[in-house]
Amino acid sequence: MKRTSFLIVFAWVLLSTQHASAQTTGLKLWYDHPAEKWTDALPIGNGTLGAMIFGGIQQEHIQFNEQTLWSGGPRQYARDGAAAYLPVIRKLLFEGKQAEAEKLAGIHFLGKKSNEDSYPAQYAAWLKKVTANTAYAAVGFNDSAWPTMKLPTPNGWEATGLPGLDGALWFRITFELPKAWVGKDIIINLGKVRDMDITYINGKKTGSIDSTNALRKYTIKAADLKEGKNLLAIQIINPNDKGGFVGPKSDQQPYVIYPADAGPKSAVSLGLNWKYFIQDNNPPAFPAYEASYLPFADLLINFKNVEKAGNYYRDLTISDAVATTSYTVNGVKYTREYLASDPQKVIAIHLAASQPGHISFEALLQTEHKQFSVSRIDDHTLALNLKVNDGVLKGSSYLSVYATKGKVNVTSKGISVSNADEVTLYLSAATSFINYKNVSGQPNAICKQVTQAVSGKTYQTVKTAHVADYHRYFNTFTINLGGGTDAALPTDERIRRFEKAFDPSLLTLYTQYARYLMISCSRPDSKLPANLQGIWNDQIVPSWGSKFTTNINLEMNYWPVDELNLSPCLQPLISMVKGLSITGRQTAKINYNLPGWILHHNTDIWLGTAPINASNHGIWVSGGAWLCHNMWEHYLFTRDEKFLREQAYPAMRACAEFFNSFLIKDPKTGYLISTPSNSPEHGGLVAGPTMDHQIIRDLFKNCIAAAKVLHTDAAFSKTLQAKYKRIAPNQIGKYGQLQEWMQDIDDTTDTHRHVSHLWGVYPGTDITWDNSPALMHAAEQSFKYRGDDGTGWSLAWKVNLMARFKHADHAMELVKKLLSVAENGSAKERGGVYHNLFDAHPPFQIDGNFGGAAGIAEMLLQSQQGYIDLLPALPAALPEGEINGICARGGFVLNMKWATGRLQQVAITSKAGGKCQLKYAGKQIEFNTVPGKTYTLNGGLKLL
Ligand code: FUC
Repeated sequence: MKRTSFLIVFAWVLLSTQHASAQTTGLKLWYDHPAEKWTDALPIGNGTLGAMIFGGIQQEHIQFNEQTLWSGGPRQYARDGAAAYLPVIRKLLFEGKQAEAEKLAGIHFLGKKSNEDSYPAQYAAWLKKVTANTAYAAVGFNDSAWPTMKLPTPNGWEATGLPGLDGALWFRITFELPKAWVGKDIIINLGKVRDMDITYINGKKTGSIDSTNALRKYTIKAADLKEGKNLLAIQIINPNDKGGFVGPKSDQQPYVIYPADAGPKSAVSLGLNWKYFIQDNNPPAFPAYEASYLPFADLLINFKNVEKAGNYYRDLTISDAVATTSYTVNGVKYTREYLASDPQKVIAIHLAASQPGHISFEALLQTEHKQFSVSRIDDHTLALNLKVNDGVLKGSSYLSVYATKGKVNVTSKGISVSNADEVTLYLSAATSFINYKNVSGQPNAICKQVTQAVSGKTYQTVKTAHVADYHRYFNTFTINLGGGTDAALPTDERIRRFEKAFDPSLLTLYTQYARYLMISCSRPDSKLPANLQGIWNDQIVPSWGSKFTTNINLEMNYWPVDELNLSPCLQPLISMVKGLSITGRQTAKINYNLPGWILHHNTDIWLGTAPINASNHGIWVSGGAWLCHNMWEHYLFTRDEKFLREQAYPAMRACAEFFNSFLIKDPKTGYLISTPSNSPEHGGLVAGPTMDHQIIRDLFKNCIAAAKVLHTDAAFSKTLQAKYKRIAPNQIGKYGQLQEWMQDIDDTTDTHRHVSHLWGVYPGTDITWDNSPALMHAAEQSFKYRGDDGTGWSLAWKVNLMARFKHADHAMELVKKLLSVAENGSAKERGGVYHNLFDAHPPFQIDGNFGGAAGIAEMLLQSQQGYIDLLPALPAALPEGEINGICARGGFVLNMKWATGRLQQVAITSKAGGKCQLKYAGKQIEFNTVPGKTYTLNGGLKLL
């Protein structure tokens, strides 16, 4: 190396390391009180195990997950015979008969639900059995031992401490009939009930409705009532999902009675505390299109003698991936540390006290899964074994304890420790999942092996190895956006203040937190990519199954990885795409009778690819093609030809093969279009949504480029080239908007959260300022109509779009919305962040965290147009800053500094060699690069 360039590199390294240490000090989430809610708790993870730390004083609660614990099992997801209906559905759509097309597709084209064939008979038999027993409706039955439930339960009885409860339940309450009402017919209003009620008055059946929407308003005949006490008994049948008395959504007045002739004004309340009894919580497994990601268990640590604690503090240091809790009791300082180690495959919890002999507790493992057992393995190990209810997977978790001094006792109930100086707990978990076809794993053996491997190590050794391992990922990138006085405040307070007083240091934290979350939930050895909640989920019935939604969410999760220098974290997605290209081949055949592979709008651990849920949004064909975009982008950033040849291109080519045959000629315009499909979750089943065409064009273009790099498939490239030109183009409509569909039917008052037709602006490159400014203006117009509000991921997408439009300050306004207080959110869908900086859809969805970080990066650097655009959308609110390790397409890594809103210096390291084109403030330069070499330029783009 020449002396001058050596000095430059040396200076660069020095600069970035100094910078790293200065900057990491603020990389903390911290609080002065324990978590009350799950979204206050702090997440840790090693790519497989995830845990949420509550940091309670008397009781530590660690809710944990293992990323492969899901419901369901391997099976065929596509519906045999579906392809026969494809031409009929297409014809109906061409004739403008959307409703008929959706109806037909709903019956014949959607995928198959689990056990849908056997379910009706199983359910009928179960229902017959539970409804035959009416003893609980009898007046003479003694319900004094039954617990009570407070009504209504708008979020289901699950939310009242009965997680995952489905089946048959009884409710009873007595009420006084006023003397004046004797002899009158009485109306009883029970609001809405999930799903079926069978209502009895004084032991006699009064009414029954099977519907989640119908209002239960029954007339009780005067003859069935008596003066004084009367008994109301209701059997509720809830085969699946939320259960119970949902209550009033509007102005209904449920749980009241009134005389039919007097009307609701004279209503008398029945009371809200009702007795209940779980008659049968084992209904047959409810048919599901896809499986759900499930929580694993909870570790509870009950500490002794800690009533009056002071100096409470808890934090998560994201620069080291270590969480702590500390407090003082009677002059003794207690400290807990928590980490999720990938080298050791355990969650480690270290308990220390400032004086010897002060650590005493009981540790328990609890789970919401119905089938479980807890057992003692040996003198320091407790085990939890479970099996999921609606599915095939089994799981095991071991908790082992190592105490310095003191006494340890392990029974089949839990672990107790008394008067120890210091204690380390190791928690492991595993399931029987090996891959989407193989569930023969031995979770017990895995936990045993993991526990043995860690047993000889000190906590310090485990911690040192963990931190070093984590740094391999985390330390590739630093960012400092200035500001920072608020860093001295607790994080929940900072979030609250941010709305009123802008603090760029919170953006620094937010960006790095996204990287922390990515490293914690998606590592090269993870078996699955980050799902809707990464790997953190405490709900047995999570929103949207906490799975992989592919009409935006899964792809968005991976938007920041390459740019923010976390390329290895993409590996689980790469593996998933490989699997999907196999399972999706079956769906391409069964649903379309075509070659190649397809993925619709969702997938799960079993790699389902068939359309699901409903025909108005489930039949969306571009999930696989969008994932191929992520694959190609990875190549552009890394220039890893081996990856392109062996992993990306085979999947991209097979996906293009599908679309090459799938596109058909639109009889009206003559263009090739995608049909049947959908503009995600908007406008129903249609022929030719704009987004599909943008994605398919992108796929064809990238396949052609990849084939060129790999010197292969010339003939196929030619075919794609010819087709590319015939695909329906982007169109500008009557309001100057980019049309979402083939027809000019956009509604300018529609604020739907999906902005699908803007895909071509971001993440795609179908529409750019350089190549298609008129379309860019039309896209801006469409954005304007959709408006600035949105759910978490919707806001994150809009930040990226605004950055590509180059409206820097507007992009920043959207970032602010993304960081608003989620707890303020009204019932209307609106994003924000919870106290732990988790993104709120609401509820928690991690895509907003990842998409948001990508958006901040997009404001600082863009490279999608063949050159590196420095500070392309720098908002006035971020005049000073420094970013080291940000990546650009072409295989470049940049260190960049700006002040007073102007670029000061940039150092570019080339990984792959080749031409580097740079653009800043109207200037453009170009130079050749050598792999491994760094080139430093000043703010005027002069090579130094
Ligand atoms: C898509 C979105 C929803 C949500 C869900 C997980 O269906 O439209 O808003 O993010 O995925």
